[in-house]
Amino acid sequence: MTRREWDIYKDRDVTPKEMFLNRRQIMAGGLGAGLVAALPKGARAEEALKPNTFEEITSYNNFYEFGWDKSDPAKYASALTTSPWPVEIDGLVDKPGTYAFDDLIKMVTVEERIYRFRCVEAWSMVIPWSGFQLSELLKRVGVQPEAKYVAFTSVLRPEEMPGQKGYSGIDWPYQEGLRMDEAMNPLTLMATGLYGEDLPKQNGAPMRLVVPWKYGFKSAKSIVKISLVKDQPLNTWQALQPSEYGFYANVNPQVDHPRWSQATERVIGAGLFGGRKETLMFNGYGDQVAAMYDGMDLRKFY
Ligand SMILES: Nc1nc2c(c(=O)[nH]1)N[C@H]1C(S)=C(S)[C@@H](COP(=O)(O)O)O[C@H]1N2
Ligand SMILES: [Mo]
Repeated sequence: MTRREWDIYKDRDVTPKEMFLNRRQIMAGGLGAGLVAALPKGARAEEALKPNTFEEITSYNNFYEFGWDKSDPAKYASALTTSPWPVEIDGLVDKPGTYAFDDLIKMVTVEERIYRFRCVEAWSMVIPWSGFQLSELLKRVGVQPEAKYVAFTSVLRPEEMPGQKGYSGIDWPYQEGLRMDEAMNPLTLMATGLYGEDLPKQNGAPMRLVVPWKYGFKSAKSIVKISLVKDQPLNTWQALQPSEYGFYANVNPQVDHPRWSQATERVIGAGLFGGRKETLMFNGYGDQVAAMYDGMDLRKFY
């Protein structure tokens, strides 16, 4: 397999932790400068390379269907039934239908990717996902030329998701959307696992979107429906608070949230004195995605 620009590492038999330690040993051994320069793009700082632990990634979550606390998803998500998992694909598509997740996964190529993950709340992690390129699935089902956007719907199951019972302010199910070029971008992943295991339920089993240059809320979890549509879909956070959350939600240190700065981020796992890290434009993926927004005023299209 070739090494793509966005790969932080691609050595299947080496755990992220070992890889990190190896690099540190190499640097300590004095071979430093040259090797560091040879690291793939985005891998400048050794610390930034280090994936968060499985424990961190699965215990500090946003999944409001299970409650508002970061610890709620880990507590309550086990109640979610994920098998069978029918996924409806509809709209402007050649092969609409209901695909069982187990069949759908056979239509695509699953691979591992380590991505930075930046929440709009100004915290971040590094996550070793597995999953498939959304573009591959969309090509298999045949996108029609009139389709300009892709809309995603998360599962609606109040009997298994306590946050969907009673008043929450959110009009369930959770919804998200991407422009067609964003959906087709090779970085856009449908994640089905992390750390080489099936995706834990609190992270959006059995499959969730991952759009690494956008704020985390674009990465809808536990997806049951993918619709190819003509008009820009409304997403849950935009519907809830349009002055604070837009459709694009590109990570941008120059455009602050009305209530806080987006210039820096708190790295989960860095500890109380770990300090904050500067937020990168497009979360560090500008080389792969910036061209899609050429000529757009990113203050207006936030
Ligand atoms: N269905 C659904 N998807 C969701 C959310 C949610 O509440 N419901 N939260 C979003 C937000 S705000 C973030 S930051 C990420 C968190 O993903 P993680 O818990 O796997 O880190 O999921 C996103 N996807
Ligand atoms: Mo988020």
